[in-house]
Formats: sequence, C-alpha cells, structure tokens
Amino acid sequence: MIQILDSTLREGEQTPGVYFSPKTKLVIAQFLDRIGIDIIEVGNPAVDTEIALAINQIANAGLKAKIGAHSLCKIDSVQKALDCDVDFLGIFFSVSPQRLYRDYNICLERAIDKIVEVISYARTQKSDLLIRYTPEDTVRSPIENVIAAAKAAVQAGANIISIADTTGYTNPFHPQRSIYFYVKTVKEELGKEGLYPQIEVHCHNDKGLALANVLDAYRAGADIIDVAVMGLGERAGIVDLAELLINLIDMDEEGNFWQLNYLKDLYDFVSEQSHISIPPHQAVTGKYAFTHYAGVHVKAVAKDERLYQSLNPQILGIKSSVALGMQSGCAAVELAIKQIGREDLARNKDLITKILKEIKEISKRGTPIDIEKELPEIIERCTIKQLMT
Ligand code: HCA
Ligand code: CU
Repeated sequence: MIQILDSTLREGEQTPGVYFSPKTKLVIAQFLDRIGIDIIEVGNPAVDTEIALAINQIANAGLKAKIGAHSLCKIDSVQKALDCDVDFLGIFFSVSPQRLYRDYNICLERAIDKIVEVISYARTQKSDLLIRYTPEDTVRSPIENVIAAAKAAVQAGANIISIADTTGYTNPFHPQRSIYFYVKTVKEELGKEGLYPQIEVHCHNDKGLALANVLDAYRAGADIIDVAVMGLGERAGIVDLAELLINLIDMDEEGNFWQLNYLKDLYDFVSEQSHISIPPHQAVTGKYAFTHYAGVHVKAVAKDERLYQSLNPQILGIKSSVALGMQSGCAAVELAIKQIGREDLARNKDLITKILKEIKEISKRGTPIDIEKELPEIIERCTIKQLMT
C-alpha cells in the first residue's frame, strides 16, 4: 500500500515568508497524524536550534506517524538529527555531473564514498532508524550515476531511495525524462543485486506537472509519495496533499482509512499561519471547489449533484453549494431561498423573477453575492416592489 510523506513543515517552510512556530508545527503534525499520514518530515535541525526543538517535541508527542528530519550528507548534521530522537532521517546528496563538477568539485566515486560514510554512521547510531537517501535532482542525473549511488547507499544501510524532481523538469510523456523510467529502472537494477529499498518520489511543480508526475511514479510502483499542505515549497512548491489523496482514492487505493474530514480545518489553519490564501477555485480545498453557478448547472444539480460533480464532497465532510450572479437562473434562486429557510417563497414565480433580475444587476459590481447576508435584503426589496405593482 502506498505511503504518504508530508513535508509541509520542512519543504513547506521553504516557501518565502513562511514561518511556523514550534507550537504551530505541533498542531499541524497532530492534524496530519489524525488524517493518517505515514511520515511527517519536520525540518532540518542544522538550520536553527528552534527547528531542532520542534522536531524533538513532535518526535515525543506520541503520534502514530513516523517523525523525520532532513539532513545534509555530513556527519555533524546527521548527529544533530539523531539528537532529535527521530524515527526517519532523509539524507540528500546529488550525483548529477552539474552538481559534482560545478558545485561540490568532486568526482562520482568520491561522492559515493561520502554518501556511504554518512549513511553507515547513521546506521551504526540507530539500528531501527528509517534512512532515506535522495540523489537530489535525480531526474537530471544520468541513470547510471543514480543506480551506482543508490546501490551503495542501500548497502550502507539506507532503507529508502527517493527519486527527486528537484526542479520540476520531468514529464510523464517524455521518453527518457519521465519519473516512471527512473522509478522502474532503479527498482529493477537494484533488484538484480538482491536490494529492495522502498522507492519514494518528490516532485516539484515548476511546470504544473507535480501531481501528474507522482501519479506516473505510482503507476511505476513507487512506495512513498511526498506532499505538502497547499503544495507549499520552494518556488512553485510540490504536490498538494489533498489533491493527491483524492486521486489515490479515485484509483481505488485502499485509503479509506484516511480521515479526509480533517483536511478543511488543516488547510484553513495552514493558510492562516502561512498568510497565504487558498485560491477559491483550488481543486478539493478551494472555497468554490463544490459550488455550482451557471443556470444550466444549478438546474441539473438540483436533481442530482453527480450531473456536474465527479467528486463527492461528503467524503471531505462538506456540502456542495450554489452561487448567485449574472449566470444564475430561477433554479438557483429557488435553492438559495430554501437554503436561508424561506421555502414559503419558493413557489412565488413572479417574486423569483424579480429577485433574479435584481441579482443580475448586483452581480455587475464584480464581487460575490453573500447569500446568507444579502439575499434576505434582496427578498425584502423585491417583496415591497411586488406589493406596489
Ligand atoms: C531541498 C531539495 C529537495 C530535497 C528532497 C529530499 C529536493 O530543498 O533540499 O531530500 O528528498 O527537491 O530535491 O527538497
Ligand atoms: Cu524539494
């Protein structure tokens, strides 16, 4: 069964301007745990002592999820992570020629020695630690380099190899660049040596393809998928947690144990704490993700919601709704009237026509009409007009 690693607290905090206090981090981790997330990556303790403190607190908060830290491929950084009492440790070191020769100034063999040295150290310190090795920028690295580094990492004690699309480069339809190719080839080549690490994927959204790419990796047999609440992360961020879970359920992944009814509160909390608003038309978690507007749509969903909905909002613990404005028809007015408890007016055709006319006029101001607040006033004005004619 697929596992989910949430990196809102690590990758998500790499969104410019975002800061989560240790207390906020704990609340987010508790939400993620309730939803049924398998691994929570909390941060890199070498960045700041406050981050180390937050990791330690969450690691000792009695959550079901495995709690992880991120670390550079250096003994002292790994030690800092181990000091936080984590179950999971992610070590990253690229083996792409561009990084090796233009940044680190070392050859592949020397890089592999370093990876082996650091992973072996972590393994000797804690025998039941889950160790992930990420050849950062994996999909812009020659597959031979990735295989060589991954083999050595697993032999040194890594349990998980993560295929990272660090720059949002990959595309499911590109023959040599797809994450499908990387996941399949790494699995096969390591399997030939009797090595069976779990394969994780981490996809950035630079070209809007992060979700498509992780689903491509899922098809190739990936075991763990990285996400963040609201898709937060460096630049365009990574895969959105809610969007991934909905798609996995759609594909019959045995995910009925995910408690999706906590998503709304989690997203509201993260949006508030990050000072980043959720676009209203955002899939799954946007305010209008289940709001029907155009006359034809509302008329149809009044009979059966599924006519214009492929997703059942009930699994998220929410209800669909209607919006009123220029695009509305009489059916929307009738529904909205019932919604505010004025069923008594729903059969008054003449009044409904007047209300609709007024709604269309108001909609020209270009901001949404608040049904609860504005509709009673509109009804009152139209009732008076009706009495006067
Ligand atoms: C980073 C880059 C990273 C690492 C992922 C990993 C990426 O911010 O350090 O260690 O698995 O996208 O490659 O997030
Ligand atoms: Cu990343």
